[in-house]
Amino acid sequence: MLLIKISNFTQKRLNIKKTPKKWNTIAFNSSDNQNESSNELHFINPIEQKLRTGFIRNSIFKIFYSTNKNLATNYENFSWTVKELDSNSTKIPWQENQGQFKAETTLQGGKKLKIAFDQSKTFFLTSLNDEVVFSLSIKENKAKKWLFFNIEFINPDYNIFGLGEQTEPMDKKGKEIIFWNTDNPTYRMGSTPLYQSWPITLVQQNGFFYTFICDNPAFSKLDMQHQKEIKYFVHDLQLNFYIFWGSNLKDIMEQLAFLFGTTYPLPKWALGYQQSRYSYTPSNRVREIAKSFRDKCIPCDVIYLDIHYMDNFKCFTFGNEFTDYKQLIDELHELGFKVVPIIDPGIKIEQGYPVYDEGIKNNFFLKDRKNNLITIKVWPGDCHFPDFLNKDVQNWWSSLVQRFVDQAGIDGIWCDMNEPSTFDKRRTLQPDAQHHFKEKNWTLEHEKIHNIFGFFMTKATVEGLLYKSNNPFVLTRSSYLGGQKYASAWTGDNHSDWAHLKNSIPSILSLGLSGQPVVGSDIGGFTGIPDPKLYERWIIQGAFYPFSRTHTAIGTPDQEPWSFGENIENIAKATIKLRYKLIPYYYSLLYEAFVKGYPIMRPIFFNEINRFTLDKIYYESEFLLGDFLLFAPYMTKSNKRDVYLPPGEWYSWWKKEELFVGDSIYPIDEEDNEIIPIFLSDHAIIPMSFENLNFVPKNS
Ligand code: MIG
Repeated sequence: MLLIKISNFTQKRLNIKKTPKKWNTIAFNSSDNQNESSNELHFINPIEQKLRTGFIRNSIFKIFYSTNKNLATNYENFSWTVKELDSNSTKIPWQENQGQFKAETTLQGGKKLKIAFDQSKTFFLTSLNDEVVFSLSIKENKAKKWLFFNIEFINPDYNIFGLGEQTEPMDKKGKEIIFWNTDNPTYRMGSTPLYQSWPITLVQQNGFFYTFICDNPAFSKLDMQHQKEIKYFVHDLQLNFYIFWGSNLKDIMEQLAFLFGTTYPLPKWALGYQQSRYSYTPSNRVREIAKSFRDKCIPCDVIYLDIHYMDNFKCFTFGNEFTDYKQLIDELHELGFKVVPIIDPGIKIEQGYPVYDEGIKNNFFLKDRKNNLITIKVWPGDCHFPDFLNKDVQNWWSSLVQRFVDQAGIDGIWCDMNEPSTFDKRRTLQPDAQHHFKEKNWTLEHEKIHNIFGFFMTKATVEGLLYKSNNPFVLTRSSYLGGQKYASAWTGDNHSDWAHLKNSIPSILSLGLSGQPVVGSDIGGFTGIPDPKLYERWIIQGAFYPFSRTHTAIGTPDQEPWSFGENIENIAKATIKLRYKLIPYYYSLLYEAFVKGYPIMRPIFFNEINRFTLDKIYYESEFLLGDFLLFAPYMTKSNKRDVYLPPGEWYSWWKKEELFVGDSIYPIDEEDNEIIPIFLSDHAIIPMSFENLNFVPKNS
């Protein structure tokens, strides 16, 4: 009983909302149809329910729905994150037949796709090659301000992948997920919500993929606990919904890239190994760390400065322990390191602190409904929060970043606490914080855009870096669908235990399938203390994450590659050296991510669907780097495991003469592999570097 009470209490504090039980059907009449001739149907009925739907590309179908005439905003043909909303180039018209609408197209690969729409119930029925696959209906509860999208499959046999940053299992069928960006420093397996929101569902059925995307940054819940149904509940009265179809994941990733864009071409050094802790302080400690890497010849490209470099946790300042920051950063650059400091959205209230003064003077901080400035405690004490939706605020923030780069010579920015996280009982801003979206002259309450706050902080930040460089690097904790455009990501405050080690692969793979290719988890775990074996396993695996960084919490013992004895130091060194040999390969994969949106780290079912690639034992414990390298790390203390190799022929990385015929399972043993089991596809071309690098050379 007590437990239930406590959990209810936490749920309430986190703003976890209860979904309504009663839903109303939405009905349109033929007289509500405003635009018969185009590819899109436009309906608006006397009670101001609005629907706009049609193909925006051969395989991308869009539904825009809004209700409530009193909306301050009108999302129609607007998205916070989508680049392409128009259907101008597509000619897939609707045909009407006695109040029923039909649109037909042929997908890449030849399948015939048909969508039938019943306006009287706002009900869509879709079929492939004349076989009905799923239906979709939209309902609403206006009084409670919720929309509900129900997708019902005919055949209950499917997997659900994607969904961004969530813990294992990777297949979310049977689960419920909440999108409400939250700082959860004690997250464990199954915790939801987490820091980021990627409401993108990839359904795999019989080797074919259906993608459903619910583009709305308010609180939402995805209920996949039912045999045949996927239910999206959104606490808002308007949204954009997309559906796409694809016969393989590469096709799906390209559609995603078309809609949401792809990562910036990151600097090559961002693919090197990186070292962090909360916090390396004073500045001499940073020097020691840098020097140790070079003395020990363990390659490393980036050192992070966590919040203690600041003066009283004030963003864009250096404190007492870093008065020599200029010299420090110069020295680090001399040694071939890049320096990435952290910044948080909370700005300390302190007269004379330029960031505070400028923010006040220009009215850049968030206010509540009564026009009072919002004041909430975070690390610096009482803080105000920039309204990152406001273009003027974004420009100001970009100029702060630019000045910071000029002043200190830093190389990238690490955005933290941008869910946003606060010390308030709600753990975030109050729901009525008033955001101003100048481009449209909209005022929006925080509650309606919560999940996109961090996304806009990264946008403003990366735009600041772009003044100096075409290859900016921003790392973020919070993000939203399409966030790969502005920043790379890490999976927040994981824990130093075996479950989190194991979870890092499904998390990174899921984010990759959702469009975010550059991701890593804190190697060794953030909270807690890894035992030496755990760190050993973790550095071996983490050295190959797309984003590879060791990081640990305040108060924990040292967590550098050499902190666990000579033996592990040697293993770490050899592993990181192998990563550096592969940097050209990583760079070509980054290029592919930039051009086509493919993930760098891919699940084994990425190119091949069969009963083994769809067995979680394998797809959650192995990964492909690009198409050619397959990694099967040891994820427990045991030095034995099985590996499934997809069809084709594979060579052992370590004993090149050893050939494995694919589509089978092989038992493997640590003794037989020098560091980590790696298999090389027989038609692989792997660009590599054979220089003995300690860091990625300039202009390489
Ligand atoms: O409340 O800046 O996830 O990586 O070291 C803690 C201190 C704030 C949380 C981040 C973590 C970082 C820490 N931050």
